[in-house]
Amino acid sequence: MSRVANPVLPGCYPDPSVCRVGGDYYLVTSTFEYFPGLPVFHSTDLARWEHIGDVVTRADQLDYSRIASSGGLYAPTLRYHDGRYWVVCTLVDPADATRGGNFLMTATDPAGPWSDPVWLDADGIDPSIFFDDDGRVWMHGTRLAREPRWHDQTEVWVREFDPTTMALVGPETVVWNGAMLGVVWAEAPHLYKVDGRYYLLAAEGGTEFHHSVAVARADSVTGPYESNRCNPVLTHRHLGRDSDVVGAGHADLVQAADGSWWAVLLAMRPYGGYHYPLGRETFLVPVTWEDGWPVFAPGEGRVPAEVEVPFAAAAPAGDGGGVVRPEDPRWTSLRGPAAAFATARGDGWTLRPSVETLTDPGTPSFLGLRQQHRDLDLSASLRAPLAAGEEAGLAIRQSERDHVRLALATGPSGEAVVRAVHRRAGAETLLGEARPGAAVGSPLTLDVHARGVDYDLGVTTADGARTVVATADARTLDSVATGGFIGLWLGVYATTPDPASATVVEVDRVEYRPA
Ligand code: 6LW
Repeated sequence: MSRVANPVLPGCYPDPSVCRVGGDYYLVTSTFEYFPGLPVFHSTDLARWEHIGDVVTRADQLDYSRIASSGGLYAPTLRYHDGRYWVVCTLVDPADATRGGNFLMTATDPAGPWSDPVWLDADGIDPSIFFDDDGRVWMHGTRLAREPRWHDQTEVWVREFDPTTMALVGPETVVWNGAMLGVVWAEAPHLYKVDGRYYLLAAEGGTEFHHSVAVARADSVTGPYESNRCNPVLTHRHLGRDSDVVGAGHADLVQAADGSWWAVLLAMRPYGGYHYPLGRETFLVPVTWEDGWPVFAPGEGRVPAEVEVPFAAAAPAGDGGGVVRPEDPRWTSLRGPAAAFATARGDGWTLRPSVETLTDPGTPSFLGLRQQHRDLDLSASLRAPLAAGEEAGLAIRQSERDHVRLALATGPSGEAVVRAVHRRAGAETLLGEARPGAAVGSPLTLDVHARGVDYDLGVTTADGARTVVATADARTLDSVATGGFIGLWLGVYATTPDPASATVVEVDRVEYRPA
């Protein structure tokens, strides 16, 4: 017996989907504009998850260049059937409805490589796939209702899928608009068959404060679906904004090897007021069955801070603290492979500054890590012999429009100048500036000390003297403040105005330490 702390995946890991293969569990989450896309995690106990690969790893596999932040890859579903792993997902371009859409990818090894996409003739978001025990396969997803009776009414559709031709076939049936009359965004549908009956699990209320999980069942996969009188079967919206966990929804069920049932779902942990800089995280909730219906967190009715998982190993997972070496799977770039601008070297990276900056929806020279802990110290030791107009440093990133840069640049006499710049809704202000008294190319360490919503930004010279440059406020950067779907990333970047720049920035080491 072991008590497992929630969330099981801290930081921006929303829209979790899980499947079991024998004694192994696999889980994927959304990644929006980040690359590689759709991390695949492996676990043997639902508690400790190891990042074993990613679904989208090749630039020519899926093109999400120029898609603005909080667009990109939404809500994948992961299933295993007959020797193959299946991911269905949506590529969303909020600026261009003709681009992207629903697609599937398959793999024989969940760690990859995954196939190129097969595009599906289905609109909307949150696709899922269900392999029935009679050999038939059913896709489902959600979209804005074609003939809405209320604002933001969505409809969950079900349609057969032919795995031989890899195409949707036959008629489509709309089966669900949510459990509550007038509810917005019935989404994240997943179908299951339990004891001969079909169950439809779906979120509703929208992926923020009003999020929830509802369930319906039917004797036939295309319905009619009967709503559970207990709906919503899980929500935190009635607990108020002071609750330590809010926004619980978007669940997926899995039956463990011992016969017990579990759900993974997303929720947020606010702090510093109603803000959640870590974004939507992945939580684990026990499920039992009563009267042919699933009961989420029985006896408690909310996402527990700790879950008893009888088959979980007692050893706690590490906190991920220390030097984050280049081969660490947590590194992500934006919209394309980091190989375009970065080379691993020792414990760190050689970065070539890009003309694209963090303000462009492109692939700037940026390598980032999710902020997974409220309190942490992140530092980057670098040597950056920058030319005039070039920048290298640390970024606290929400999006193109909203981020803070701790930017090293060259002063008039070649001295290092460090500026903290806050880009907020597309407009920039200087938070602070320091001249640490060193030449620009000399070894310097830039750091962020996050304590709650206060991010203290500093620079340290080779002699160990640290200068505080400014303090940034996470309450201006989280998605409550900015909109969008994403938690904060912390990373290193380098930019230049000169396409012919020969500058090379040595990032000798990046350390991430929970405090
Ligand atoms: C996801 C959907 C949602 O596709 O947020 O509003 C989207 N709801 O379920 C992105 O995470």
